[in-house]
Amino acid sequence: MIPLNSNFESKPVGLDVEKIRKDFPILDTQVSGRQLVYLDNAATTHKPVAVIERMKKYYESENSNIHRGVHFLSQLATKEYESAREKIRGFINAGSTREVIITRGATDSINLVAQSFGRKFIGAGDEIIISEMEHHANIVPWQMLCESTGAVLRYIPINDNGELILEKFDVLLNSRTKLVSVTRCSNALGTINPVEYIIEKSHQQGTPVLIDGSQSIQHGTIDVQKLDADFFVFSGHKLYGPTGTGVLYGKEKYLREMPPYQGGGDMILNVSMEKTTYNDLPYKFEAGTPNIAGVIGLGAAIDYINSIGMDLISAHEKELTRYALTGLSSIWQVILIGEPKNRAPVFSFILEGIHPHDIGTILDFEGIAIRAGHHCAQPVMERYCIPATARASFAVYNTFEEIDKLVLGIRRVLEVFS
Ligand code: C6P
Repeated sequence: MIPLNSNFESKPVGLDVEKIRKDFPILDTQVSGRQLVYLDNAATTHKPVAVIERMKKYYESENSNIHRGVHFLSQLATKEYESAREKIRGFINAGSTREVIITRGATDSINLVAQSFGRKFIGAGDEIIISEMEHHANIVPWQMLCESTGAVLRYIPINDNGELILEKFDVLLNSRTKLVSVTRCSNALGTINPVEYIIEKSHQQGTPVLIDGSQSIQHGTIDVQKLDADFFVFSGHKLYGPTGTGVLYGKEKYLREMPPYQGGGDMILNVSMEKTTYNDLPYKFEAGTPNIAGVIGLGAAIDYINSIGMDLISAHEKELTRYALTGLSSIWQVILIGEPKNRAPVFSFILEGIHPHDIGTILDFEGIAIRAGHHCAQPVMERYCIPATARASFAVYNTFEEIDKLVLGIRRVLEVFS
């Protein structure tokens, strides 16, 4: 795909975007008589036919509850569900499926760690370090834990470019720190954080680290063993998979020691009226009937990504990122919120004197979907003294032409308000 902006030198990455776009029927949607330009991928990505069809197949010919029945359908559904878990394991390179807990999403995964690990290992006077750029899902569960235990929450500050100030992290980390929980990539700034450094430093004093991979899992290969994260969380719906699915990877040495988060069916070995013994990993943390169709759909999303190749996806998105930076910088009124050296295909911006909701609404008239608001990252807004930003975020199916439309759309917003 050739970029329209002639000042931009594109590096061909060998990804057939037009072919990929055909896998996503929703991209044909017309909005206000125009072809949809979907740039709200950090909120959720669209689903390829392979995922939609896989879930349909489950409901048409495999539907049954799992881990419970001796009958044919139940065994089939169990096999497909567990095969999806194995695909997830392979995708993140976890050492064992015992370390792959299936949840409802990243939020659910972080709450699980806060309530299970937190209540067992964190007490009054202990400290938890997060950062100023976390999504609320990686703030509120820790605040709740601190309220109930008397632990203290510390924040790594960010500089004007939207990068973590690591020297401050070095100072915050001390013998009272019982957990560090940071995002690999900010949903509000696009910053990719040097989590390898944070993990190494924390481990030097035996402190475990949770990495929120919600905004990074879809953009590059992840190897949790190499990264050496103690916990790694993400949601399926940002990875071309269904909503209501998510993953908590945890090192077995921690998961074994952690008590169950919720009680109910499937997480037990035996229940009497006096006492319950819990199931093995990973089932100990999976109470109740899960989103079976969704998890099988997530397995199909992983197959789909693997069939394209994560390296190609990353290379294409890097080109889109460079192109968007050129395009957005060509409009002097665009103020980027966050100008990190290392960024994901996520751009937050404001236009002086125009509320981001107005930007979003006018772009919507042009068929362009972006997100406007605080992006569930209010401390970031507070840091920059703004109420909200407009945010454009890209995925594998986006094109240079769509970025041109965004740039033209922003010029249109400026015209309307001039
Ligand atoms: N961010 C966004 O538009 P859930 O809602 O559980 O799938 O994901 C929560 C979450 C956690 N961490 C980060 C870094 C995130 O970006 C998100 C979700 C969406 O930015 C919805 S608010």
